[in-house]
Amino acid sequence: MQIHTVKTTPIEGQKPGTSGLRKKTAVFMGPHYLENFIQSVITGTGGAQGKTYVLGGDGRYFNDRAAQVILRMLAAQGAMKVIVGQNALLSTPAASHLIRKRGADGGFIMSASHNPGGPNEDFGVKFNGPNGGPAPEGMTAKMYEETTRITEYKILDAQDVDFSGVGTQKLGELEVEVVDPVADYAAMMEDLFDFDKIRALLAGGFTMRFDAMHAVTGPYAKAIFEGALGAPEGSVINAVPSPDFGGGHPDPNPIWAKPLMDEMFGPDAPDFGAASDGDGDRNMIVGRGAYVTPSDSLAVLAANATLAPAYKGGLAGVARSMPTSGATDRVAEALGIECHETPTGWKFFGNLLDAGRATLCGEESAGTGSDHVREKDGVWAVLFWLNILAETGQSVGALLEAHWRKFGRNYYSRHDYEAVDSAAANTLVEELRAKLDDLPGQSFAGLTVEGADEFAYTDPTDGSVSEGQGIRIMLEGGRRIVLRLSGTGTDGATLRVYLERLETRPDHLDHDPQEALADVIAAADAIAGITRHTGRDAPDVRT
Ligand code: VG1
Ligand code: CO
Repeated sequence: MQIHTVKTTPIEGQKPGTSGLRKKTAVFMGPHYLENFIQSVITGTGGAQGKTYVLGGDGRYFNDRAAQVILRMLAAQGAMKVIVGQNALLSTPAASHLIRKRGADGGFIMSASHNPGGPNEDFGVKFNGPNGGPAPEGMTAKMYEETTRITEYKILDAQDVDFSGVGTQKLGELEVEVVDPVADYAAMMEDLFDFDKIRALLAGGFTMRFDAMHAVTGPYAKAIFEGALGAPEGSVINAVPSPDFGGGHPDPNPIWAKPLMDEMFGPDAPDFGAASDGDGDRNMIVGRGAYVTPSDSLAVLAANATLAPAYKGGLAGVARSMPTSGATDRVAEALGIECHETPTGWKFFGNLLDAGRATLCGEESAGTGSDHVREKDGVWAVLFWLNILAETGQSVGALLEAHWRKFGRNYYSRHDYEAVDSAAANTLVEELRAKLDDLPGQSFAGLTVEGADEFAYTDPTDGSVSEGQGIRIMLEGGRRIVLRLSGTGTDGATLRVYLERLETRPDHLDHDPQEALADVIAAADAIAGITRHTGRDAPDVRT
């Protein structure tokens, strides 16, 4: 088999965002696009010679073709071994686990996560390091630099590798091991949680619905919930991964998982509902008639963590992304443990997890995880909730209400304005940035600003600094507005506006969040001129 050295030139815009490189599928399929990026990742991480990698993806359109290209490139650069999920499938948390378990040097995850898939939608590639976590900023900066000066890439001339059955084969000198994508992951879950207790809960008539949204968690959820835990068949729905996610948007929130929400708020609602995203790292939790915001979910898990075997010794600390509500902070305070506030994106949790300074981490965007892997983990979060429900015998709604009574409630909502003109979105942010120092003391929509800044993070373990991570405006009465531009979108700009208000009065805990946040929402528009800049009078998505 022959190694080709192919001449190429840099392609603009190959800068990894919040979570890897995401582009329209057609862009990724364009001449040299994938190859340029993969070569830059390899070069930027010191070459592939003698290394072991994990490879898999969420099954979206082009997943299987991209996997063949990545394998041939790794083979051409002297990699020793690649562990591939059967049919080139691996959920993001399962890939993270495999990297750690096998002591691999890194992994390639082919996914654009919650973005839709298909020939006209999105594709993506993420690179994870030897700790199993997303490449940190220093590493992605090196990859990006390589994309701007690439002149050639190396690829093996070879037939396709067969991914359909497990076993080991050779691609030139490279050893390719195809593995069951579910087995190791499922075994780890059984170590972390009390499967007997959950099995008994489900055998006792507790009903659940898990919506895999035609994405990668289908096989995992089937094996774990219906297989190992004995939930009746049909408890897991939309369980077969499809290249375009059944034409849907595999993002587990009340908008895109509306059929599940309708069922959970309908007359025949099961006791428990959950959904995950394209690559299986997000989770939505919803009880019968009770939606749990991701920020609250993290707080409830932290407060009840010792009920699950894996965390019975207590938590070393917790971490949340800056836009995530402060609900978890108050739990951490009550527990007397460290609480960290990081920029958006899982890569910022890696060092805290590695250093043992955080056990649980979470983001308002439906990401929750722990030190069991170095990614957020959808199925894990669902099992954690089930374990807690099995131990307490309470419903989701009752558990949530008890939590609010004890800690107060952070009314919370995120408003997304999608596919906004990029120039208009940048102007909005620039204008806001320019007046941050003048805001304190001024009133908007009847609320006085107490503080305003642009979030910067200094990693407490290695001292690295990340600036420009979102604008924060603190208002009277525990209210907060955060604004930032998405780093995962592929159409223009997505403006995310995060709205929060802390309520501690026991008789004011059951309001509709949009109503409870009405003054904060009005203040956000008055301060940032959202309608004026974007021309929109309502967000596309409210979570
Ligand atoms: C979004 C979320 C962020 C999450 C990221 C990746 O990023 O806000 O919390 O970590 O997606 O999630 P952004 O830059 O668009 O706001 V996933 O499940 O798409 O890998
Ligand atoms: Co995801």
